Amino acid sequence: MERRDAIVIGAGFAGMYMLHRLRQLGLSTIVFEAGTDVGGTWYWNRYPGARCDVESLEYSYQFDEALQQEWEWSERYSSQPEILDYARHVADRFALRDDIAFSTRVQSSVYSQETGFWTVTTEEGRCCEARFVIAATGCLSVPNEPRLPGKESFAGEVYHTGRWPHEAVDFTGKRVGVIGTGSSAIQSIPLIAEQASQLTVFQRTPNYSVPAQNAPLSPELVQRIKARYEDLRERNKLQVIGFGARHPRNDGFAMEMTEEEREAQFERHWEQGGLLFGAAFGDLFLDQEANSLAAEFVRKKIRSKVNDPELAEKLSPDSTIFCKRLCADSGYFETYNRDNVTLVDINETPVESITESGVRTSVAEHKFDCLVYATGFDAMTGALSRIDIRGREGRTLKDKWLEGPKTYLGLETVGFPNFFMVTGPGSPSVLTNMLPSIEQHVEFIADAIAYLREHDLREIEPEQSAEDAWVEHVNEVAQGTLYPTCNSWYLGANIPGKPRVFLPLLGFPDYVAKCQEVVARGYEGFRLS
Ligand code: NA7
Repeated sequence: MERRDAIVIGAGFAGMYMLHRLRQLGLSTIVFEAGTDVGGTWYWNRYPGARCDVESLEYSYQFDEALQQEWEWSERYSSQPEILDYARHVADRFALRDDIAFSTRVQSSVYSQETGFWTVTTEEGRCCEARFVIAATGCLSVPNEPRLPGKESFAGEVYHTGRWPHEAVDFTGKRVGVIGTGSSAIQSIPLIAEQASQLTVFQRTPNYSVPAQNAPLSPELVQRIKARYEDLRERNKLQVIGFGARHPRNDGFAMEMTEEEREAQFERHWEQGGLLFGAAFGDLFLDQEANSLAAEFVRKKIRSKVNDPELAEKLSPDSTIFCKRLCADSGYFETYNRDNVTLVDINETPVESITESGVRTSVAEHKFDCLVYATGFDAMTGALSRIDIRGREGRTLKDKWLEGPKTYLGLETVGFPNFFMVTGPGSPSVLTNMLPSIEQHVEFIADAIAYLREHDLREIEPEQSAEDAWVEHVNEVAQGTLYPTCNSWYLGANIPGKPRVFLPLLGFPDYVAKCQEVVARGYEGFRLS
């Protein structure tokens, strides 16, 4: 059997940096990656219009000054091909591919109490043991495949936004059906509509979206940021969501403004574009009344963009805004003014089945050449639950997490010593800019391993009381916000049968401070042996 000091699962941004850090510590490491190249979510999500909703100068590594100075981003928000190029560049620059096994999918990871080693087995029959396993499996990496009757019978082309083919897909002259209206649909629909002869969108829940206001980056702005890059990175670390320090944030309360002041403030944030629309006021995530004002502002914008008032109404959400992740679009609502685009509200006319030629609703059969599932992901726990992970006494992680994930700091879980997660459930992850969150986790894990080695220790595992308190804390923080008031993937509510538990932790700076305190107190809450 092969043996390494550490095994990393996944070669996205988390796995790549983990490998780099472990190598710096002198640990022999192997990364198993299912794809044929690095990039993780940016390797798989290649649908038309796929783009990051965090600005490119911030959605990038900061661990290497030369890298962040030399790499050139072309747009305010990077497109998927550019992010993938960046990931490939990092892999080449640090010679990471030497220790990555591509086209290799991990099937199981089993701990032995006698030896203290984990044995990782892949679907391709590779077997490797190591003291440390780090799951860098991504938060949005397992596509949600809806269970629709007759799904297999469709004779045309089928795509999922989260598993897009590597070859170009040409919809020219084709009749296309898109199921779902989340971020992936909102980004891809305007581009699919330009090619397709007819596009029909099946909407279960309308979504709030603000214009991304994407544009080429001006060389002056890039120069200004790069001249003081560290300063921006540090200021970002003080933001609740870990990014956006460059733009105005208003901690004042919407409820304390006059109507004119409020509208002007919303308008400024709308024009600025992107997710920071949520930073227009300090109470939008906390106070239902303030939140409703922001929601109505967006609905007004939708009404002004969509010519047909009845259609505008159907495209307007009435739920709490920001409760599901806000979308950032480039011409999404305007696309519905095109003659070749139709919206089907499946609450009015439910999908009864997928047929050989298309989609049958309660009132009609829609015929398509291509079907696109833009139905999202089994978020945050999906990738972990698909690997057979067995800890002490052979207990599976799936079994332990039956009623929802339980972790300490989103980094480890009791019963699975030396098994780390990067941006696992219970950490800020998806409520932040993922790149700095990944870096912070990778550095915590690398430092913990270095600490064990320096102190001649073998294992690190959370104490039960620390884990229990952490699970309660994550839940309490969420309960203090409006997040639990809708059916989002943050709550696992998009996956039938998944326990309804708020998965990420809100608040990047508090979380980082807690991690630092834990380390300063000799890994408080962890049992080192
Ligand atoms: P999302 O945001 O989870 O969106 C998935 C969409 O698919 C959403 O509109 C769902 O409706 C819809 N959906 C899911 N299952 C079904 C079925 N069975 N029938 C009809 N419609 C369905 O995923 P995305 O990929 O768009 O975005 C995920 C994240 O990636 C996003 O937040 C960004 O961070 C980037 P629902 O709302 O559940 O009623």
